[in-house]
Amino acid sequence: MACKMNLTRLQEGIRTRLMGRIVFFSRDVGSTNEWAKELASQSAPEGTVAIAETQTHGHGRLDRKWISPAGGLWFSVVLRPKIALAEVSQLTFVAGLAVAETLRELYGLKVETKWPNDVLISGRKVCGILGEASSTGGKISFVVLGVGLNANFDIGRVFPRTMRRSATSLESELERKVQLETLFNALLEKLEKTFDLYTREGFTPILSEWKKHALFLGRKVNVIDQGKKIKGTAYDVAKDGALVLRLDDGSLAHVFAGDVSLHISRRPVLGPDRKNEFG
Ligand code: BT5
Repeated sequence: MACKMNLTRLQEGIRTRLMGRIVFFSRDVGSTNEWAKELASQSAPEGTVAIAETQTHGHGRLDRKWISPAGGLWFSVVLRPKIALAEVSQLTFVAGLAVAETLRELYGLKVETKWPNDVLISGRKVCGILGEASSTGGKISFVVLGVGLNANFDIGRVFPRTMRRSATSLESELERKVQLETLFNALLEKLEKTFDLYTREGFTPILSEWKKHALFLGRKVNVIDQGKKIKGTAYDVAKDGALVLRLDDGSLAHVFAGDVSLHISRRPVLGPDRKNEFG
């Protein structure tokens, strides 16, 4: 199966009402998030998608480099939600949930969500999500939600040695290639479903579904927040999306996404209160 996308198959497979109502495709672009922001600022309607086969300047939070070779799924969708600026990070959970459910349903993979913006398989990052908002006078004009999903390439061959233990791809997990167009269309459908649920019922049902995949809860973690290291146990994700840590002295601390990295110990620490959820 080639890395190149079949545009006819991509377009004909779209069955959504909103997500992907207009799709801009490029073989090679700097960053689909930058492209989608440009489109959104030129009045592209909600649901517009920018997708590329490769990105030369794919980026994560705080401009961290996002490796985007051919064979991956790199796309960004324009949203115009009626939410407050402080709620924008909730959309990362909407997308994370959609990715996790799609990968489980399509390929039977055991997928984890990791706070705040990752989807993992076997403890390794297979997908990163980047939400970026533009606002005027405190009101959101648009949000661009970028999804980077490592699909049809072998991590061992494409990624630098230092990242081979922290990243994975569908090909590395399944030992075969997947059909990118089918994956993209299934993702759009799931994203539409989760976004509809979010619009109708708010963040609570999204978070509760997202937490069902959140295997890091109950584990020892190190949080690096602006260079400062905080040690604790991942206790919960609060209603506003903040990570709740139980510190060694027993107190609880709330950590908000931003420039925060979360490092998880693979050994579970099960307190009596956590037995049912993680045991
Ligand atoms: C993210 O950032 O995880 C969000 C990544 C979003 C990428 C998509 S692709 C489509 C759209 N267009 C863009 O330009 N961006 C979005 P963050 O949490 O900051 O994680 C970044 C870190 O992940 C890097 O510093 C690396 O350590 C690691 N990394 C880079 N490329 C990776 C990859 N392909 N797979 C797994 N990990 C990666």
